[in-house]
Amino acid sequence: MGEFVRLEVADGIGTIRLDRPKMNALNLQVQNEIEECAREATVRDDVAAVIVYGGERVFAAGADIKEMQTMSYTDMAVAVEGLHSFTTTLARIPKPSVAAITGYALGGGCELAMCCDFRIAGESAQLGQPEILLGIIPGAGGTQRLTRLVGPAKAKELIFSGRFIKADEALAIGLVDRVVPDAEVYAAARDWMAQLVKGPRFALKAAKEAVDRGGELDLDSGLALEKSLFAALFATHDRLVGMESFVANGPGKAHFEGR
Ligand code: DAK
Repeated sequence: MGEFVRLEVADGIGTIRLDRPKMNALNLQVQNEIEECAREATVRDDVAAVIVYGGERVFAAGADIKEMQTMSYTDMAVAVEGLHSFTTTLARIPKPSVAAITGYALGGGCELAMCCDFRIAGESAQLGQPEILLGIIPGAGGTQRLTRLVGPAKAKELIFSGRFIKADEALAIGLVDRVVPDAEVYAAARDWMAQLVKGPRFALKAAKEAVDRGGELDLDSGLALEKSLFAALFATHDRLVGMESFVANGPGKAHFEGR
């Protein structure tokens, strides 16, 4: 349990809750605490899905500019390693994840949201990569993950201009997946993840790995990865459960056991 970030677990869902007023600015301590929570969510058996949430008012307004202002090149060169490791650890949690976005998700905050499998945003949420306005570029994966989500031209337009976009535009370009009334963001994220908590864990893990890792490979290598992940699932109990349930009772009625 960190000072500013905690993992709250209930009903199979682990919520990585950011709580650093006023804006959940991601100083180095917050980044480290997110990484610790992501590791914990990865290994805990009672966590089958993950939500990243900044509370009712703001998701995260980015790296702590006041902290960054005083950093030298060598300070930053060391910090960059840490930064990429917290985003990578979060992105590689082998369980479904969603960012529940209220208010601002800017700079490192937007990058944090892009480490999740999905993004659900409140109607008044605003997202963006405004680093250019500080004389820098996104450094926590934004140039890469944004490009993969929305394509190179739209990513460049957002990164070059630094403009904020509202939830409806984010939905239209594929940066968020669902927009709901502000007050319903967290509940909607829980409902979404609750549908996956009872799924076959190893198959969900394999699906995430096939899409995420396979997407970085040429087609033949991606298909080879899929083939081996697919065959490996025949070693799980859940695939027996799923197939026996289908034959006996029809589709979608299996009670998976996560093994
Ligand atoms: N850092 C530190 N303090 C921040 C902050 C931030 N990112 N964002 C807001 N605050 C503080 C404000 O200074 C203010 O503090 P007080 O004056 O009350 O003490 C308080 O939060 C409320 O902010 P405002 O008064 O500005 O509130 P408004 O509602 O008017 O505006 C805003 C909210 C979020 C639109 C605005 O504050 C804003 O534009 N914030 C900055 C957004 C931004 O530029 N984010 C990107 C930061 S750069 C890397 C590490 C990190 C990164 C890249 C590389 N390496 C290690 C290589 C990522 C970089 C970024 O994220």
